[in-house]
Amino acid sequence: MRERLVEAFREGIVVPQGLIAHGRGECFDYLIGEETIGPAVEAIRAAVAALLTARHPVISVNGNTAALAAEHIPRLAEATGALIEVNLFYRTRERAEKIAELLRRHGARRVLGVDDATARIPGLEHPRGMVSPEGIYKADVVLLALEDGDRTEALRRMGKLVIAIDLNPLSRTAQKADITIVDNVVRAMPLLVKTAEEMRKWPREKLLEVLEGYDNRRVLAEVIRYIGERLNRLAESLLHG
Ligand code: PTJ
Repeated sequence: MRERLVEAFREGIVVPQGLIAHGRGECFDYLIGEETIGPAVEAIRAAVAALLTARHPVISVNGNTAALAAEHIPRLAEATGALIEVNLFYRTRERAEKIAELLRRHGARRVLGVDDATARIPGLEHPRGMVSPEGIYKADVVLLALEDGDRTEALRRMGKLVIAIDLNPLSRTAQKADITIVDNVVRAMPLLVKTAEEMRKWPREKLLEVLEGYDNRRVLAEVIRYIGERLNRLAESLLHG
């Protein structure tokens, strides 16, 4: 993962701040044991239900997400009928184009957010708030990963259902999103694809049932409890062998 990020940094896909963000993520990945835990599986099922029942779902892609999971994104878009949009915190046209090109190389047919980022998310400074009027601006459901808290909150204020992939269950994004997948984007993305390919055959009522039964506060509490119990077990095994 580190090598992929460093390489993507050299290619101008990842920003230096992205390398720091990755380090923070790694720390939380160690705390959950570097595996997809039960509460993340539950969030992934709810996320897929939300994407499959949405009118206008969009997958938002930034530098780190492209570097670590570009190969899965076109398949997830295909399986859920979602659009793909490059959406950058540190936006430059050149980097947006490089990310779009990487996604196209992995099979994406249409990538929004390069030359068409002409709409503005209210409450965010230019260029951080620039999105495509056909994509995130119009979306009812947005899937994002490694996102900044202000942008997550601004999307929520616009009435969108926000699905976030974030290893830190305490981050503002994790706390503010409607559905938080506390997992590494490298594991969550392929699992989202697999789950979407299974659940897309389900009737709409069954998908809506999954969504209605989902409670993000409970799921986040379960993640935090999981980490606490895991650390206690590790401490016990140090003391008692
Ligand atoms: O490419 P850009 O310009 O859009 O910039 C992307 C970054 C990541 C620099 C920008 O969005 C940012 O600064 O994000 P934050 O606020 O640092 O949030 C990143 C969150 O993602 C943190 O909570 C990290 O713990 C988490 N994270 C880091 N690596 C991973 C991760 N979550 C899932 N998978 C990871 N591999």
